[in-house]
Amino acid sequence: MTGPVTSNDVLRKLRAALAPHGVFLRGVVNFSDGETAPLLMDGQAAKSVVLLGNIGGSLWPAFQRWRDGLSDRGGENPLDHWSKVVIEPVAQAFGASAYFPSDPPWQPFQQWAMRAEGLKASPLGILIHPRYGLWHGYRGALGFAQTLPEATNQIDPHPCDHCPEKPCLSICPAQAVLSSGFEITPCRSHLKTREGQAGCMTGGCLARNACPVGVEYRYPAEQLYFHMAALNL
Ligand code: B12
Repeated sequence: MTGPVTSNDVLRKLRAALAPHGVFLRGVVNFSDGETAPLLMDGQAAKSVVLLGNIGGSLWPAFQRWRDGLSDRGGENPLDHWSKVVIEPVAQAFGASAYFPSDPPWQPFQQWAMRAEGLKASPLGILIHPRYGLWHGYRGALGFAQTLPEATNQIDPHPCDHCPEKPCLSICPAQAVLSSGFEITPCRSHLKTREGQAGCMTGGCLARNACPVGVEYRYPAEQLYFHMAALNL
C-alpha cells in the first residue's frame, strides 16, 4: 500500500481488499482505556478490532479455487489455512495485527460480534443474524492502534424471540440442541451412526437447516458437508 491510510478511508480500503475473496467487513469494536482488548504485535492494547467474515456461501468459490490449485488441498484445516493466506497480507498492508478464530488462546469472536453487530446467540450456540440467520461466520479480525469509525451496529430485534415454533430445539435427532445450550458429545456420536451419516453429515446439521431465518443465505451443499466433516472428529 502506498501512502498513509487515514481512519476514514481504512474501512473502505479494507472492504475493497477483501471483497475478491468473498470476505466481508462485519463490524468494528472500539475499546475504551482499561477495557480488555487484544494485544497488538507491539504489545500495546488494540483500540479497534475489525471483524471479518463470510455471509452465506460468499467465500466458497474463492476458497475452492485456491484449494484446487494445491497438491495437498490446503492441508489439515484448509479453511483456517486459507483465511490466513487471505487476511495476513491485508493485515500487513494496513499495519494491523491479525487474529484468527481457530488460534488458541481463543479470542472472544462471538463477544466482539455481539458488540459490533448487536447479535445474540441462537440455541445452537451460533450467533443468529436478523438477515443471514445462522449462515455466516468469522474468518479473522484485525487489531488497530487507532480508533476507527464504527461500521455497523444492528439494532434489529433478536430473531429467536419472535420464532414461536423454534424448530431447532425439537428437530435434532441426537437431542444435542437444548434450551440450556448445545451438547457436542451426543452430536458427534450421532454423526457416526448410519442415520447421522445419511442425514446431518450429508445435508448439513438438521437443527441449523430448520431455522427459518436467512434461508436464502444457506451454504451450498459442498460447504455444508465440509463443515459437518470438520465437526465429525
Ligand atoms: C470451541 C469452539 C467450538 C466447540 C464448542 C465447545 C464449547 N461448548 O464451547 C465446538 C467444536 C463444539 C464448536 C462447534 C461449532 N462451531 Co464453534 N467455535 C469454537 C471457538 C473456536 C471457540 C469458542 C470459545 O470458547 N471462545 C472463547 C470465548 C472467550 O469466546 P466468547 O466469544 O466469549 O464465547 C462465546 C462462545 O464460547 C459461545 N459458546 C458457548 N458455548 C458454545 C457452543 C457452541 C457450539 C458454539 C458455536 C458457541 C458456544 O458463547 C460465548 C458467548 O460469549 C469459536 C471461535 C472463537 N474464537 O470464538 C468457534 C465458533 C464459535 N464456532 C462457530 C461455528 C460456526 C461452529 C459450528 C457451526 C461449525 C460446524 N463445523 O458446523 C459448530 C456448531 C455446532 C452446532 N451447534 O451446530 C462460529 C460461530 C459463528 C457464529 N455465527 O456465531 C465460531 C465463532 C467460529 C467462526 N469461524 O466463525 N465450536
